[in-house]
Amino acid sequence: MLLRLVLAGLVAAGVSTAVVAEPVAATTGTGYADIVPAPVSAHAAAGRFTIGRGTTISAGPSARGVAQYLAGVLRPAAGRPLPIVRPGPGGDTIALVLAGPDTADESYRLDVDGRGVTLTAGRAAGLFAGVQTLRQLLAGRSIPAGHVTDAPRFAYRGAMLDVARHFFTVAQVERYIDQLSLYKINTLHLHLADDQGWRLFINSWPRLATFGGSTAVDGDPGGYYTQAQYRALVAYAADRYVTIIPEIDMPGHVNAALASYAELSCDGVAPPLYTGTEVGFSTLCVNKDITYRFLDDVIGELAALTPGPYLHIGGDEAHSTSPADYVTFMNRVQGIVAAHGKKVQAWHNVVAATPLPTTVAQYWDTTDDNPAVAAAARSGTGVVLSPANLAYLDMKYNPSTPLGQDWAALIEVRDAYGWDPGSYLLGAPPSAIRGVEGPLWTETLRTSADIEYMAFPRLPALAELAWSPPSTHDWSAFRLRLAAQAPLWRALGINFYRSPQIPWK
Ligand code: TNX
Repeated sequence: MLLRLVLAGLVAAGVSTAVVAEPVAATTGTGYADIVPAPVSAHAAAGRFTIGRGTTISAGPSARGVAQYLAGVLRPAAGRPLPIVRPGPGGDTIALVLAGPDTADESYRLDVDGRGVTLTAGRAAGLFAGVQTLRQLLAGRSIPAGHVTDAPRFAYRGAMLDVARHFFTVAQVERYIDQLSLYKINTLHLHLADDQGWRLFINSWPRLATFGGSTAVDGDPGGYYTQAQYRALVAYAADRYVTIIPEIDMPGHVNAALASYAELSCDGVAPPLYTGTEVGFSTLCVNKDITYRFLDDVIGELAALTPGPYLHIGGDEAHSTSPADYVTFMNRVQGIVAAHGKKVQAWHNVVAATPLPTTVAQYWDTTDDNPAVAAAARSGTGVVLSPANLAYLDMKYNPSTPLGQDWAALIEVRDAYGWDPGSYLLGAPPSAIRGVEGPLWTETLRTSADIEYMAFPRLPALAELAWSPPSTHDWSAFRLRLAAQAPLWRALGINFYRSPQIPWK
């Protein structure tokens, strides 16, 4: 905790810090059969490697960032930061080796014997994924001997956090990013604006944040990120090989913007700030020029803050926008995003307009049978799957779950795990499916403990659907592997739902 505060202070002061992982307490290790998400292959061998007084981490220059992160992971077990040395002969080292083809994904290979550990990957992102596997295997100061070869099934493995309905600080989002990393999630979609709050300072339209960000659901305290804070968050994520996709929802879900600038409403009257939880009542004025000057400014600033290729423009539940206006609007905004050098991600409703060839539709419907989205997928629109009745992390587990909603479904762990993203969407070619994302809407959530209770253990279930080969899919094995994760969650202070479906350790 103290470490966290010190680091937060340094970041706030603009001092760049080494990437330090959340420390893992001793004796939490899982065996090779218990790794989540399940690797392509994992085999235990005889013996173990124990971190001792002479143990080092070896890494070349391109692997140094991951090596520093690993030194942070191992620090509590080792009792000291392991020195990072240049690659060389000899044992008693954890070697991070960048070798082989620079594959586009996070493939890695892990070999552990009595003399040391070798982690090999084509890219640093693969080494980082391998470090997460190593983290799960670590028990006290030792790692059981064995071999893992691994590669992700889908390139897009996402989580969404709604910081608009309730605001979460940079430190809270960073905490969630650390938790996502454990399960090889590589994309964080941040829902930055909605009816109840605008959470990113926009220099050209300052009242969006200072007024539009001043409240939250139930009149709870609002908040927003300064651009410096937001850049630090993006960098924190990037250090963990997590890409942030920022979302400004439009043309609906915009009450906070309309309340801040009257000229954005068709009648020129600013509505009051909104702290309820209804959806679908607000819309930007599709036929005013100022709407598009506003969006050009906002999207321009957002693009400048975003190293990743995608900006998310929402597009869901525009119940106060006519269908014709919706099409006009979504087509025009896709052009603005493209003009700022970015690609569009949007909720799947975008298929009612004309998706650009690079647009990705995020599917949130509650059926596997949506002919319009399937047709778009056949025409080249990429699809990220977040079916609300399977992947929504804000749905209650059962009728008595104290947090969350139930409009889409009650989702127990087995439900969250029990579908195949590759074949889910009827009529969509498998090549259209970019991956899976677990959205967490926060109408009912206020704290990190709340976030964690809804995300754990369903997030690791979704992460496995997104990462692991379909051949590993097996509920009876998964529930045991998930059970074996609990000591790690306890050690990290992660609040989780003790599902009765899981034989917790
Ligand atoms: C629907 S699904 C929404 C959000 C709500 C969520 C609550 C979707 C794209 N929009 O506005 O927060 O339900 O579960």
